[in-house]
Amino acid sequence: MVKHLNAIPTKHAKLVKWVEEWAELCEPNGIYWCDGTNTEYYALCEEMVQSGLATRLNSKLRPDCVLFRSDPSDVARVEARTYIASEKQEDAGPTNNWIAPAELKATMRELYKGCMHGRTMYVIPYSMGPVGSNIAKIGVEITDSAYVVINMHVMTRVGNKVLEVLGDDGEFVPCIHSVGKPLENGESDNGIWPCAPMEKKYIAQFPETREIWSYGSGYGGNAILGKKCLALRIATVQARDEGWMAEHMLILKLTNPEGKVKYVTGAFPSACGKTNLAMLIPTIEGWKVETVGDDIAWMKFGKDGRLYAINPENGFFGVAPGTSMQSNKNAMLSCRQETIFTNCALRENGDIWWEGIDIDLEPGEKLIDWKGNVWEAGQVDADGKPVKAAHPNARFSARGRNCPAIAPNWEDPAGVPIDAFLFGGRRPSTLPLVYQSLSWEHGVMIGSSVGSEVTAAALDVKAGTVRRDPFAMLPFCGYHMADYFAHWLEIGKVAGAKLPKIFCVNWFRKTADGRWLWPGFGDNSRVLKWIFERCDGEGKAQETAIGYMPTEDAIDRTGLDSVSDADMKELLALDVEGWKKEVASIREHYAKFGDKMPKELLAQLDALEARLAKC
Ligand code: OXD
Ligand code: MN
Repeated sequence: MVKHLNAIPTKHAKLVKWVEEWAELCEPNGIYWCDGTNTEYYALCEEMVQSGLATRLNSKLRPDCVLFRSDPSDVARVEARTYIASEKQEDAGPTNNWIAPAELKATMRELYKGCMHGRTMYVIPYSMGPVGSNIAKIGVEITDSAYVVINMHVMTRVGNKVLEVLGDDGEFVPCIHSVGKPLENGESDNGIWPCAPMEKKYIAQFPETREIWSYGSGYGGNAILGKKCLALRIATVQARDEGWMAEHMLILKLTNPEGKVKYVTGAFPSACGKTNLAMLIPTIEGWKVETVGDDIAWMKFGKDGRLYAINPENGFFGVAPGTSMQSNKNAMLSCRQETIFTNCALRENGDIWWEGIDIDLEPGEKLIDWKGNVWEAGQVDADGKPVKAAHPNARFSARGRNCPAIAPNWEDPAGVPIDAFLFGGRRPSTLPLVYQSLSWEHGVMIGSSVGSEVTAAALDVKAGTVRRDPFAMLPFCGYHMADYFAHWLEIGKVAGAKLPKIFCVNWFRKTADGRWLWPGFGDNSRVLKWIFERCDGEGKAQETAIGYMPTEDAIDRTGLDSVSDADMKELLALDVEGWKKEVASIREHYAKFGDKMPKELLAQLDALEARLAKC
């Protein structure tokens, strides 16, 4: 029997039994129940600083901040090792990896056997969403990584207050995590956490039994299981069965100069500026954007028929490189204190640094790069390629409460009523700056065909290819993607529903010779203003083949000299030939979903094609 290192804080017999069974299998030194207090957080930080796993940053420049370095092979989510292990393969669909649950569990059980030797097993009771909210859900994560515990403190709500809501027999999503057997990589004696080799990493979701098993990675979405695994993959299945929505969406609060408020959510594939949009500082007089969430939205119908959203998270797990006081001041201020940095570079003065932070280094200053090596500006590798000081996927885990733009009501357990859904990706051509769907079904078609253009350097595909990422959910949907499209259509049929309006936005248009047509960032508030107006049935628009488009004078350009009339015309032009190619490309995308593809969406595509034929 593995000993408990502190008092068991719950009478939930099923939970205690589950924890003890996993302890028997994993054989840790002891079981520690996390209470979610600051004392616990700082004690774990201090322990990791003492053991060399973490570096404490300069307490004047970055109070209460720590820096971690991962194994160089453990730097991102591993989609190729992520599984939706439903009973039937067809329920996972063509966009998910699948292994039969019994087979996967047998394989993983072998890996978990004795995997926590020499370590503590932490038990983390956590709530996704404000504790006690009727939209929130409870999970319990078992992990052998103290780094995961402190990240869960930042990203979720942890501890005894969650156990109180859970009571003696409440429902929770069991989540099991281990970084992997100590002997596989050697326990960390070099300042990085251990992990398993790629072929032994598994990030498994079992949708029918609502379980999460993760093995072999200590990184982000692979290990901080409340985020992508619970709040998206498992939650999408719960949402389907219970009639609500779990989406990869930011939530922002938009206030006009008269003080009128609208709430907007938006789905964009990774690396399309979601965090920047959620924390935007408007460039138009009198408008205010406040942040409710930057990554995930859970939405349920209220009694008034509107969709109410909560941000299930408690913090931001943001990509560091490219973040600066110019690109996202609010994110920079959010990570000034109480922040966990991962795979960033370390300055001589004890501060962090990354590419695109827009902070000049001292002449000749040497940094410690994300691999723990000495680094100097201009350094190149043996092939003459620049060596990056921070990993391109280096992260900051910052607390929501430290964001200067956080909406005062961001933790309202009732959620906020949503007025508009935005969809977007990186599309240098064809898609205009913004347009509005003609109907809910048309909007679902827009969401289901979200795409981003990839460069040859980014992926092993031809430059200019559009990678379709429906609803920005490609790696996050816990069941067949076409059934998820059908769920969106079902939401549109709920009796008495007062649905948000749907918009497609594209901040990434370029001219034929490669110049950006739209400045983006704070100037995106100009597009938000038009969306706000449209939600009130105002805002100048014309009905076109693709939807309602702003007239050329509809977007407020006061004080915006960089966008000429000709640029605006190009940003809002209807490129009929480009759209005909777009229709063909969406048709190919839909074909991948076979018979399950909802007929309504095929009909929407046919109707779009017919409208374009008349142009
Ligand atoms: C994320 C992602 O890290 O979407 O949020 O990849
Ligand atoms: Mn995300």
